Amino acid sequence: MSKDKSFTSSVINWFPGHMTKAKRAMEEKLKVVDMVIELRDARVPHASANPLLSALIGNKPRLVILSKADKADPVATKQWVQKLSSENVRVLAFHLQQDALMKPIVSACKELMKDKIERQIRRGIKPRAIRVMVAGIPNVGKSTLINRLANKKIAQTGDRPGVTKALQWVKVGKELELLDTPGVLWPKFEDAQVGFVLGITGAINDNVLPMEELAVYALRYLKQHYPHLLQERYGIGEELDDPYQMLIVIAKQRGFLLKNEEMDEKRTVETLMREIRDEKIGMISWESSDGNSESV
Ligand SMILES: Nc1nc2c(ncn2[C@@H]2O[C@H](COP(=O)(O)OP(=O)(O)OP(=O)(O)O)[C@@H](O)[C@H]2O)c(=O)[nH]1
Ligand SMILES: [Mg+2]
Repeated sequence: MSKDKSFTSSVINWFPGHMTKAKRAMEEKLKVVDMVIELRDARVPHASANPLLSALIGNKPRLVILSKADKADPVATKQWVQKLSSENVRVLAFHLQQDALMKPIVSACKELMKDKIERQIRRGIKPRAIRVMVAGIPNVGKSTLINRLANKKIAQTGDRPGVTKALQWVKVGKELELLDTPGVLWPKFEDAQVGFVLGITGAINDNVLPMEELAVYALRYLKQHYPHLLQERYGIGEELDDPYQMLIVIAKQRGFLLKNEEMDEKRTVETLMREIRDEKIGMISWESSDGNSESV
């Protein structure tokens, strides 16, 4: 197994052609939207903030929604919300399938649009529905959010990146019109860590990911930040620091051994990654708001 973090843009193509197309279409549509809801993944609020999107949005009003809060470490999410709020970012965190979304989102959108709405009223224009582009990285929950707000399954969703292929307007009551958009990434990650955590949390197609390297990264990070979870799920003790040895412990525990008693590495890695993503190990955040997560 290779242990180096060779997560470079030269070997992994996570920016397929349709993203370039989507970016162009979004650029065009931004001219007719009033504001943007930017979805980020609560487990990786920094890595999932798309710099391309920030450049596109410019100074349009923006509401940031941290999705999948049910999968993230609640303490870390609280700290992220505090940090972003202190930087004047309007931010809300949700479990998109279960939390009450309508009231807090409509009221945040109205507040962000307050000046424009008041100007319209002063000029005798009856305010129309607020037009909102819903944007973010792949698989972050954009279409799920829209379906919840519209209260019907109008946008296709799925637990893999790249489900939404085209832009689609969806009316939500009288107050909002939402534009669903395909998930977009950016052509070059500023550092390998961003690629790892986006891969772990499911924003990049598994087919182009070095899964063993992701598993090694994940085990190192978990050992450093959530050792008790590794202990509880797999019986990985304090004395164990080498990720490869940790994989062997998991393989033995699950009986993932080949005829020669060596571990079935592929199966072990797949199982570990699935259990991380299905939060079988626990609620995990892969970045902390004080920047300490970059040390693995
Ligand atoms: N646990 C959990 N799952 C969520 C949440 N939001 C969305 N999901 C799941 O995440 C997966 C992706 O959701 P989508 O709404 O298709 O994501 P998207 O951003 O539209 O993805 P693309 O169209 O591929 O860019 C689906 O399996 C959803 O059920 C959430 O808050 N918590
Ligand atoms: Mg979608």
